Amino acid sequence: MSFVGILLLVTIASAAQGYRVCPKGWVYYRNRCYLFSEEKATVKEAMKGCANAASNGRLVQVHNAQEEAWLEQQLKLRAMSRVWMGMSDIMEETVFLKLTDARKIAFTNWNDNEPNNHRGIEDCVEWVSNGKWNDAPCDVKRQFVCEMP
Ligand code: GN1
Ligand code: CA
Ligand code: CA
Repeated sequence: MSFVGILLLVTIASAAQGYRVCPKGWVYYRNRCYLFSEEKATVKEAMKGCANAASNGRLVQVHNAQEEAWLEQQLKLRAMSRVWMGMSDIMEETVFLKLTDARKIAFTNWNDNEPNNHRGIEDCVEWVSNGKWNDAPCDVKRQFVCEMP
């Protein structure tokens, strides 16, 4: 093959690859992009932060065990714990829904004895250091993870 031919192939290959590339600062995994924000924010602020970071950005929702395992690995790598994700039981106590579309969550990974609605004020969901989930007050400041689309 000619030099020009090879150059053309390389160009086409990298253009095709381009569709899977995430915006700067986001990490690619299985057709989604993730942003690990080390800034601390309330859930309300974190939701805004994700929407501002990308037009279809939102607080992360964990869809299955595989995604959960990958996220746990990424959080560990970044030494991040106590991180907000995008679910809440603010509408009806003990019924946790996705913050984006109010659908019930199919996958959960609660820590032992959670969710406990401690002191009656815990309606948001965070990872804690062992990678499991805890319900916590929505207005405390935590780091957070966004995803898109
Ligand atoms: C934390 O800090 P403490 O023990 O009052 C946590 C609760 C957990 C509990 C589990 C603000 O409460 O959500 O259920 O540990 N509080 C916060 O022991 O994250
Ligand atoms: Ca609650
Ligand atoms: Ca709790």
